[in-house]
Amino acid sequence: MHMRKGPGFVPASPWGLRLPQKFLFLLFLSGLITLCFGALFLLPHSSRLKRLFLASRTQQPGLEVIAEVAGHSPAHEQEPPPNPAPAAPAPGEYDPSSRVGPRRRKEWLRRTRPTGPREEATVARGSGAAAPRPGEESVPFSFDFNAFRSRLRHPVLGTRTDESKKPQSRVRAQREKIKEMMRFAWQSYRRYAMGRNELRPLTKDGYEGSMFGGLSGATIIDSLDTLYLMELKEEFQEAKAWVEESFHLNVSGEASLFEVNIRYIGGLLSAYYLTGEEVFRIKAIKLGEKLLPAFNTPTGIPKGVVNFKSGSWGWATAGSSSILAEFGSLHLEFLHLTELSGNPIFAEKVRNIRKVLRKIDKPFGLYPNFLSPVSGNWVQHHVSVGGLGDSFYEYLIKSWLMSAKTDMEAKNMYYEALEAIETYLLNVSPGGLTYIAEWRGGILDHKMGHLACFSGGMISLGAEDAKEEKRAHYQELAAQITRTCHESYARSDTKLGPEAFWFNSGREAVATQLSESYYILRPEVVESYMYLWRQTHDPTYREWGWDVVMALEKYCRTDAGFSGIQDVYSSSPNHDNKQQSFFLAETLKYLYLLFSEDDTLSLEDWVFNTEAHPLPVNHSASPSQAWPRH
Ligand code: DMJ
Repeated sequence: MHMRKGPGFVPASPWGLRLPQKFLFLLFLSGLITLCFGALFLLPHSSRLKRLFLASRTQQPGLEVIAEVAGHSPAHEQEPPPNPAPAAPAPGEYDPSSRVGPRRRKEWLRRTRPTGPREEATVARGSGAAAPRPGEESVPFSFDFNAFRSRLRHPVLGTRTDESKKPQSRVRAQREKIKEMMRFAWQSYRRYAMGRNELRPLTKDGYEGSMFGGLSGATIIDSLDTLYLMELKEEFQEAKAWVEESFHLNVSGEASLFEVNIRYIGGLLSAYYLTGEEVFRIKAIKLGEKLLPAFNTPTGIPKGVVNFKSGSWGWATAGSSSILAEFGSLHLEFLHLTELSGNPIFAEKVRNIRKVLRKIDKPFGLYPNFLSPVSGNWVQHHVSVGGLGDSFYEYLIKSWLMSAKTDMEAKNMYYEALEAIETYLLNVSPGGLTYIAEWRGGILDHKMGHLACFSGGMISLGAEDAKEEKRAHYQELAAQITRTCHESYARSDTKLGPEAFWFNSGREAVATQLSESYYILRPEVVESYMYLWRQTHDPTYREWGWDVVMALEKYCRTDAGFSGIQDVYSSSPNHDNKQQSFFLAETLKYLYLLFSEDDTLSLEDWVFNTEAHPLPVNHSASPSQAWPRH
C-alpha cells in the first residue's frame, strides 16, 4: 500500500520500518551492546574473556600493585634480571620445572595471569598444580611456580652428599632418629587428635585452645613442611588430604592475628612453595583475607585479635594495646600473600606498619613492646628481645634477606635496633655469661626468657651483612648468647631449659621459681644451634643438639606423643599433657636441619618464619621490582 507523505508522517525504511520505529530499534540495539560490554567487564567470572580482549594492553597486576606499594613505577620494569641457572633436582626429588622448556622458564610474564584459555591450561599443567576440585574456591590469579622453582640456587632438599659418601654415617643415623621422633609425634596426633588443634598425649585426646578462632588442625598445618622435608611421604599425603577435605575457613570465633598468621598462613605458604599444590595457595590467600579486618584501626596498626564473624577488631577493648612481636611479625607472610594473589592489599598493610614504626620516637632507639593502635603511641616502656618483642627484630633481618638484600629500610632498622639493644640491654654476668636483659623504663630485669634464646641464631644470621668492622663481633656475640642459653639447659636436671632464667644473687642461668621452671617443647635454643652450626660448623652445636634429642626422649616422650614438663629441675618431672604444634613445626625441624647438609633448605634460598616455615627468598628482586626497597 502506498503511503502519502503528510505531517508527522515518516517514510518507511528499506526493511519497512518508519523513523520512530527505526530510532527505537537503534536505541534497543545500543542498549543491548552496552549491556553485553558491561557484563564482560563487570561480572566476576568474565576475567577470561577480559584477558582475550585486553591481553596485549593490560599491566601485569601482581607487578603493578607490588611495585606501586614499593613506591616504584611498574610501567617499563617488568623484566627481571636473568634467572640463575636452575638448580638440579635432588635424586628422587619432585621437579615440576623439568616439564617446561627454557623459554618458558625465562619468561617473567608467567607469574602473571595467563593470557588465554590455552595458556591457562598449560600453566595449570606446567605448575604441577592440582586443578581445584569442584566446589573448591579459587583465586583469580596464577603464580608461575615453575619460574619460581627455576630460580632457586639449590635443590629444595639438598644434594645429600653426606649420604652418598657415607651412607652409614653417624650424622645420618642422628637425622633418622629425629625423623622417627617426628613420625611418632605425627602418628600419635593422628591417632588421638586428628583434626583438633593439638594433641594431649596423657589423656589421649585433642584440644582446640583459644587462639585460633574456631580454625582447626593447627598441628596438621604446622607439620606439613616438616613432613615434606623429612620425606615422610605417606604422612604428608594424610596431612594434605585433610587440608583438602576438612580444613574449613567458615569459622566465626575470635583469633589471634599473630598465631593464625605464623602457624596457618606460614604453614600453608611453605607447603605451597615446597609442592606447588594449588590447594595450599588458595587456602592461604582466603585465610589471609579473613585477617584483614584486624587492620581497620585509626593507625592501621592491627589489633591482636580478629573476630572472624563480625570482622571487627574489637573496639570494646579499644583501651588495650597491640604487641610489638605480634604486629611486627606479619611482614614475611603478607608479602608472600601479595606475591601469590596479585592483591596489593597485604603488602600495603605491612608497609603501613613499617611506616608508623619508622616515624614514631623510640626511647634511646629501643622499641617498646606495647603500642596503641588508636593513638599510635607507645603504651609503656617495656623492652624485651624475649616474649612480646622477639620476632619483630627477627622479621626485620629476615625481611632484608627475603628481599634478596634489597629492602634497605629493614636492614637499617635491624642494625639500628641491635645497636640499641647492645648498648642498653646486653650484660655479662659475674660468671662470664652474656645475656640480654629486659628493660623497664631504664631499669633492667636481669633475666632472659627461653623465647629470647632465638636471638643467638638471629644475630648470627645477620652478622655477615653488618658493617665490616662489626661482623666478627656479631658472630662472637651470637656464639656467646647461644652458650648462655645452652647453660640454662646444662644446669638443669633434665638437660632441658626453663621458661625463664635469671642472673641474680650469685645464681646464673637458672630459674628462681617453680612458675618459671617449665619446658613446653620450645624450639628457640635448638634454633640457635642450627644457625650457629650453619655459620661455623663447630661440632659443639651438634653435640648440644644431640643432648636435647636425648633429653626429649627421656623426659618428654610418652606412650602417645611428646609432652612438655612442669619442672626441668626435677629428675622425674610431671608432664603438662600438651604436644604443642610448634614442636612439630619448629623443634623437630630445626633439630633435623642441624644434622643435615647446608644445602637442605639452603639459607641462600629460604628464610624461616617465626614458626620455622620456610619462605623463599625473592631471587627475582631487582631495583625495579616487587619487593620494598629504600
Ligand atoms: C612459636 O609459636 C614461635 O616461635 C613464636 O615466635 C614464639 N613462640 C613459639 C615457640 O616457642
